Amino acid sequence: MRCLTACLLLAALAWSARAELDPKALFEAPVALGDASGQPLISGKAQGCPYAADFNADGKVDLVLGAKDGMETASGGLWLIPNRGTNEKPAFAWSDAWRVKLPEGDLGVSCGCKSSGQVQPVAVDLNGDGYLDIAYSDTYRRAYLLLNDGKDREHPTFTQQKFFDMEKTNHGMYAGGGDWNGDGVLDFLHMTFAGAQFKVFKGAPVEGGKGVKFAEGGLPAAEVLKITGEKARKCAWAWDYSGTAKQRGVVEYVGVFRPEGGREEIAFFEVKDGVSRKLATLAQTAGQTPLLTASDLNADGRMDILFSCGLWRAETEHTKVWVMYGKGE
Ligand SMILES: [Ca+2]
Ligand SMILES: [Ca+2]
Ligand SMILES: [Ca+2]
Repeated sequence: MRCLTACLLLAALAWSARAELDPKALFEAPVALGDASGQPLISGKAQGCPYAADFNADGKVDLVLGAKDGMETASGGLWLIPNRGTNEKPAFAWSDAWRVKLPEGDLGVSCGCKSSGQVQPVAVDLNGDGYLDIAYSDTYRRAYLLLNDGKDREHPTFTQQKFFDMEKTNHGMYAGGGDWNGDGVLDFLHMTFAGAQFKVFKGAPVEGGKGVKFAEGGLPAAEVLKITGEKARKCAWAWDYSGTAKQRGVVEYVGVFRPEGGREEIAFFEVKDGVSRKLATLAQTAGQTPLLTASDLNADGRMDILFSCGLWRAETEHTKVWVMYGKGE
């Protein structure tokens, strides 16, 4: 009898696991990144959007941060912050941050608006030369590619190319990423008019290297995803977080969501048959306007959510950089 009860219980558990995904179980609680002594990494930059990639190729995953120069400006840039710890226990200090440079000097990004303009990056080796490049959106007018000159791992200089012109010079032309077509290769997501449309620039492996290049030819090269329903408005990142998305015939993604009349939050979504549904709120943030990417900070093969935020007030609190480590099942 006891065995029968146990069997029934196990069957019920297996059934509930199949029936309903618990997205909160897929991620650890947010922790603020800091240096080896535990001092939090504080950028002092408004609306930081962090991405994890090993920039200096020392085997330890570093940070790339897109952000605005301060709380009262529409201009920003990109910073590379090396990991002085390990992948298991990373250590980052703002004093180590290297501002991305062009041959003529510091990269300056014009975002059009101090509150809804942002710098949203993805680091990827676009030409397969073994040096990381950057693709980013100014969320206002244009997206760009920055090609690493390959001369200095720690302090690289880049040449800038246009990636694509946006449909319209308009605030809220946000970006995301991840793998939207399920081929395992990183894609670039253009999220027009605060997520009204999701347009994918598919990634393809660069021949002979570890690189990924995104579809070329401007907006006509992007695939418009036909998705309705409850969607992220910015920073939508698709990966198979649960490891079951493919079998279940869905696309899982995390992103920034704004509930009706509420403030922005970090949420988990699932797209099935072209309809997006919010499954869970993953985190509420200390500062306003959180921005995120889903990349692998601790190099364990599970995607982690990296985020920052901050507008105008209490900037030391709000311009920390947080991670929610992916923990899978
Ligand atoms: Ca590194
Ligand atoms: Ca892909
Ligand atoms: Ca990870």
